[in-house]
Amino acid sequence: MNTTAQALAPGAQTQEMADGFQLVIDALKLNGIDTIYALPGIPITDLTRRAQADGMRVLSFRHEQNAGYAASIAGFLTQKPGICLTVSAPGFLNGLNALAHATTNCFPMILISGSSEREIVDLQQGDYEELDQLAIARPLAKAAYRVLHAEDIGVGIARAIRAAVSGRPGGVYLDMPAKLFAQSIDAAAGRKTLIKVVDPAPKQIPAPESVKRALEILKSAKRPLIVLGKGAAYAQADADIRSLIEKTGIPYLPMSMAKGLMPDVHEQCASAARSYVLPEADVVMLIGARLNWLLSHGKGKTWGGKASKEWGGQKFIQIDISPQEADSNVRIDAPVVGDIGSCVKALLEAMGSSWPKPSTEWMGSIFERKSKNIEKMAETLAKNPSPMNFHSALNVVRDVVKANPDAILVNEGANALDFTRSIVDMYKPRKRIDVGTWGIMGIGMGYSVAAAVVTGQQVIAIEGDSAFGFSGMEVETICRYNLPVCIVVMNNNGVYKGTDVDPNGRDPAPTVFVKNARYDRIIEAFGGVGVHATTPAELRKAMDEAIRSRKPTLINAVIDETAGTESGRITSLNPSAKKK
Ligand SMILES: Cc1ncc(C[n+]2csc(CCOP(=O)(O)OP(=O)(O)O)c2C)c(N)n1
Ligand SMILES: [Mg+2]
Repeated sequence: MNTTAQALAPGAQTQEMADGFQLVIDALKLNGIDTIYALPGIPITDLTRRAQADGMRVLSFRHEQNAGYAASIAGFLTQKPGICLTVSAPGFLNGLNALAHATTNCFPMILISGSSEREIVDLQQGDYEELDQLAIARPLAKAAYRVLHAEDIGVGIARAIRAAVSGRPGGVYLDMPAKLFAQSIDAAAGRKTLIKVVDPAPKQIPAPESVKRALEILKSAKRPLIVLGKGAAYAQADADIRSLIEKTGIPYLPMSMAKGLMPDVHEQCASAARSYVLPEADVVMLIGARLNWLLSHGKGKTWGGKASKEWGGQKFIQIDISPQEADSNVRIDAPVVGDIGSCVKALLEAMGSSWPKPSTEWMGSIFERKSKNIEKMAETLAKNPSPMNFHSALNVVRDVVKANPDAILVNEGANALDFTRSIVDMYKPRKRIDVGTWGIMGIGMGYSVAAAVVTGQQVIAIEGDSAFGFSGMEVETICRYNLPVCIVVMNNNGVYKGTDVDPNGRDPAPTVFVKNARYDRIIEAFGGVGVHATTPAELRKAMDEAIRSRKPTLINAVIDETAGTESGRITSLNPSAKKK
């Protein structure tokens, strides 16, 4: 423990003291947390400095939102809470978006914000950066705490860690008033207040009868289907999930961030026949996937229902850590509540060795649709139009990812997101990280920094030009830490496409940006490699070189500005587009 010596009366013994800064650092380190995603300023500047001096990795960002997204995805990738550290009021609010994102996506994260003087804030006397941060964070966080005394730092950090990673993970807010950091207590006494959290995410074993019920329903299925969600990817139960899928022989659909949990090229993967299997399946087993909007709430036409809210007649088995998840949208016939790893293990054990494979009729009809769609896609990908479109550019990305299956793919945009998801196959678990449950723009560069730092792997960020703009300044951060990140900006001159015009001819249309912008020049300002690519061949050469050199690289991929669709794949959710 780094301590300060206090001057006492001559002849008296010096007492070792520890201040609030030190206790926070020691409490984090004691719990194996070695990285902080931060933006310095009053009152946490010294916390960033001293954490770095004490050997922690302190990644300093240009905007707190990006530090927050970095922390959130570090949590997803490592199962340890990602720490975002901000200043009070405005810094806190900038970080809050990511905290809410972490809670919504079930990523473990702790937002630690400095705050102003309590008695002044509470009397609203106009303190520097006055804001009742705890009250504001509470509805957006899984839990929110404030620490007022140095003696309570150990408990505060321990509670934050437990809340972030246990059960269904989420975002936790920890409020630390400026005065806390300056408080000094006896170092030995301080050490005793720190808590090394024992078993922060205890296993939750499913009830045997719930497992039995699930297997009976699964066995009765004529056309079974498994849906893998990002909860299944988070669980790091990859081998058991693979065994379950291969032992049952059931076709599966991965949700976006579960792609690669099983290779997308696996014969049981039904992604290319999604619109066939969802309405046709009679029993669906959800593994760490929620029946939210991304799965059309488990009902309506997507699922074979006659009307938009009508149930399609499927039976659902749902494996989820939260007992409240079942029945959120449609009836769940067999909820299996527990952590994904324990549930899958229990299912495997209870299945025995001879599990009947699904009928060749069901598998054959899926295979037939799949093959047709894959063939159609191959034809489209093989075309080489000028200007380049999403397909011809993503055909390159598809090859590059195939050749580098350990690379982490970051992805955001509308068309740039939807086309990448469907065209670029993933081969390994937790290699695709994207906009998540809310479909937010702005995760790109924060995710890229965290993914490079926590995995040491090459990062490939496929970004819509609009999406990139939300966090683009962090290319400086990527260059400063010299991270192996290759950013590809799919530049179609705007949001969805670049062709809209102001009917009055006065301003650019709201969806349109500066035409032919050179995003590649942004990274050059910071010493990175910028490439302007107008053909698939140029894009391929630039990506190969970025991966070979591991240098920070930004490729401005010029995409036909007419190529996209409004809102990408979710046009149906866009009120005005419906009217059109
Ligand atoms: C924080 C946030 N703001 C706004 C949106 C609305 N939105 C959805 S996609 C998108 C950008 C799409 O354009 P681009 O990234 O260039 O992708 P493209 O479709 O052109 O490939 C926007 C602004 C959002 N999802 N999140
Ligand atoms: Mg665009």
